[in-house]
Amino acid sequence: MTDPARPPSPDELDPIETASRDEIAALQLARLRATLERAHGNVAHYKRSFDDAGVSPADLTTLDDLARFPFTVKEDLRLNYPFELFAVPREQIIRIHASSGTTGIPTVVGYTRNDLETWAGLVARCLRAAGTRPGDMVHIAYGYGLFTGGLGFHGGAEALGCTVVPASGGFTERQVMMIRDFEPRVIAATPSYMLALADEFERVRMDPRRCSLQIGMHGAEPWTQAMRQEIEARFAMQAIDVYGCSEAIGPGVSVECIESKDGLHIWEDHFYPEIVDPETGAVLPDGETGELVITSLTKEACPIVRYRTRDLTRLLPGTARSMRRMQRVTGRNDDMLIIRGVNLFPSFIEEIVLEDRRLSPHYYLEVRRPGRLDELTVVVEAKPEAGDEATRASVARDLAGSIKSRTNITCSVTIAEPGSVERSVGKAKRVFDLRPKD
Ligand code: DLL
Repeated sequence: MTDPARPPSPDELDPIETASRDEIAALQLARLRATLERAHGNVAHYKRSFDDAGVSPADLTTLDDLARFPFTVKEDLRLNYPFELFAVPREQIIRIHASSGTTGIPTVVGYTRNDLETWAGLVARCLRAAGTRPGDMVHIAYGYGLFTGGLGFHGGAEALGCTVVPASGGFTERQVMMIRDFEPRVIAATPSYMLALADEFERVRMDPRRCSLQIGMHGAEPWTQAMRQEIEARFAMQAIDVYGCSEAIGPGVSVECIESKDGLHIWEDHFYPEIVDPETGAVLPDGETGELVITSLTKEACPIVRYRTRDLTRLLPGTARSMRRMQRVTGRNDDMLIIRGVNLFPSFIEEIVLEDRRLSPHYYLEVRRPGRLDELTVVVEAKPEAGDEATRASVARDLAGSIKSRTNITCSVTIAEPGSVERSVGKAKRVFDLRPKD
């Protein structure tokens, strides 16, 4: 079997992966111009928003000029539901995906044949960057359907020449049986579902460390370095972070390389990243943390200009590839809780939970406001071996103490029975905000 840590050799890479920064910038400028023209010329929304802002595609003479163009936000996709953002006649769209969101109106995206080919090529690049090779078997446990995870990885793994097992999400018992019998080398799943699979392995008295998996492609939800260590320890495999959003294309916007595993290389020949101040919208220099804004460079059906992802990260220089990296996304603007004036991301609690070997990684947060003050409860399962009442009470006290000392937030901790926190089959729901809506 291939060593999972063996980086791809230069002749296995797409030439642009090793291009100079100047070459990348020149390509970006040409593609950016074409994207702005395509959006302005074919999509009423962009024509209106550019005209209102007093800018036209001809105003883009350098990459920095992009900052003069208006942002696109999720609400714009909803207002143009279902197909108003398409830049080609509907008949040229050969695939639709959508994400549900919280307000009920899904955000819809479409793909031309070329778009699907581009997407597959990018996901193939991600798989290869993670150490996957043609001929490997890839078990895909992201949901199939309108969600981009399943079919996105499917196209990429096929394009790379892998044997695809389109397992989709759920039926966890059967997935474990298939992994045992088919012996895939690679798995693609949300990090939280990977843990549900680990639990199922153990329930049927199989050691996940002895299964065939060597590489995991994990994303679609925030996860921490502590969660990576947990997955890698339980499966004896490399857990790789892969990022994307349906508005940009789906999975395949950026990925960690097996060589470094320290930040996700953005495929800058297809996406132009900016980091902006979430409050003012001003573009921030590389290295500063803010909200990731993405402009597509090659999409035909749904070109997207300055899309505000709500994801918080920062841009870092390239390492194993010349393309810049983004730091692991620790949370979305929308997920940030403000508890009695203190900002808190669920991922911060995850780090603290996973430091205690007596606790499992299955947790969620509940926020209530019974009187005038917010109350945070952390519900987390103890490991079965954490045993009796007295131990659990001390685990709860310790966790509340660590959270207080690290975040200055007083919270209560509920230690749940092993198996009682609902396992996700896709994106885990970490926050239940039960405060009255003002
Ligand atoms: O989640 C696409 C995807 C599928 C990415 C499979 C990776 C793997 P959406 O459903 O549109 O698309 O959700 C996009 O998920 O804005 C982030 O908030 C979050 N997200 C995606 N990948 C990561 C990641 C897919 N690696 C939203 N780390 C994004 C943290 C992530 N958050």
